[in-house]
Amino acid sequence: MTMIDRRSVLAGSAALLAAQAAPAATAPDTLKAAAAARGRRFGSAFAWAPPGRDAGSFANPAYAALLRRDCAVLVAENQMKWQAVRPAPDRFDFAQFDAMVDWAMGNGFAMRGHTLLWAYSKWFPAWLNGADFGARPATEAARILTQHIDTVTKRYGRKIHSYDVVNEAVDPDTGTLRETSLSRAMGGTLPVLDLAFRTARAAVPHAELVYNDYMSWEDGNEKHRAGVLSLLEAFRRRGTPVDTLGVQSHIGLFQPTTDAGVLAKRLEPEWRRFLDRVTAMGYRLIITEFDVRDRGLPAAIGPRDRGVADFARAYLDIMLSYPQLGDVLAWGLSDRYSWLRGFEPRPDGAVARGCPYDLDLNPKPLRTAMLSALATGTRRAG
Ligand code: 9MR
Repeated sequence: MTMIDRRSVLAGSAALLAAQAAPAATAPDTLKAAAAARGRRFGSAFAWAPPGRDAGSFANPAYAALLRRDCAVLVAENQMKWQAVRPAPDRFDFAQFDAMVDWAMGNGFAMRGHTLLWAYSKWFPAWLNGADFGARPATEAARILTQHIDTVTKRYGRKIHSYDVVNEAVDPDTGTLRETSLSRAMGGTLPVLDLAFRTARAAVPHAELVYNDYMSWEDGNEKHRAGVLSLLEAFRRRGTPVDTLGVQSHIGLFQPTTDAGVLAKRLEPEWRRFLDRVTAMGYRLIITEFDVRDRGLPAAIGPRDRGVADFARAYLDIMLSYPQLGDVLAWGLSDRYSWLRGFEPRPDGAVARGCPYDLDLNPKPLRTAMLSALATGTRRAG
């Protein structure tokens, strides 16, 4: 053996030893570390509540400990919505959201903003649904919208790096754009959405501007996915400044399912076709509201947690195979405070187990699946 050969063999075996030793020594054990290893941030929604309240709030020390352990980025579940910050046309109230931003900044978290326009009458404040836009409705509706976006975005400046500018503008049943009081006043939904994005870009040019929706990979979402693709195409045609598709990712096992992995394999090709078309248009991706609806799984906790974890792992592996995927946020860390408890109770009355931590804030197999998926995903590009 020549000197060079020997040296390279030695170097090779040293590298091998290091590689074998590395996982044990450095395998990330928090979601934020696993995400960071691939150039991403992991985070979660959180809430405002008065101190002492048993809530998914930063003021609840037990929940704050989970946020600190696993999250690098946070988003207010409800407190930046119009209903929260704009109780009347001429009145803003930022008390709760300010407190959340202050806490996030003071504790080293990044912040996303959700949402500057939830383009769905159901979630408009009553005053906006019933607004009288006067003699020049298009002008007045545009004024109310731009004033809203300017006021919110300029108040927080660089503290918020990414906004769900528009949320859920596509009707999932038809794939067409939803109508609202604003779209009726302005002569169509696209002009409203355009104005929202243009206003945000001008007000906070540093921020990532996201169109956020829940078109998901399960059967039955075909029209919703097609509608979102048409909207994204329309944005490109019109030069609307949209950077990223927010894939909410409230994924679900709705039908009785014995093997979540088999189901995931069946759903994968169509889902990849969707994501390929989105990224081919030059959009980036983020996961904005991840959790798992478990109605189709048995109540018994062992198989249920296994099914949730397997389904999530398969889904996240697909998402994380896209270098265009940026941050990954869960819609809450614990089943205890999840929206799923109230909005989508299981028919058998068992508490939904769609979050990485259980009712007692203990980690579940889902957290382990998320950890491995994040740690092994493709490195984020750009
Ligand atoms: O989780 C949120 C729940 O607490 C609110 O009552 C509801 C209405 O404001 O919104 C829920 O969050 C939704 C999010 O804002 C948009 N995507 C779907 C989420 C779950 O319904």
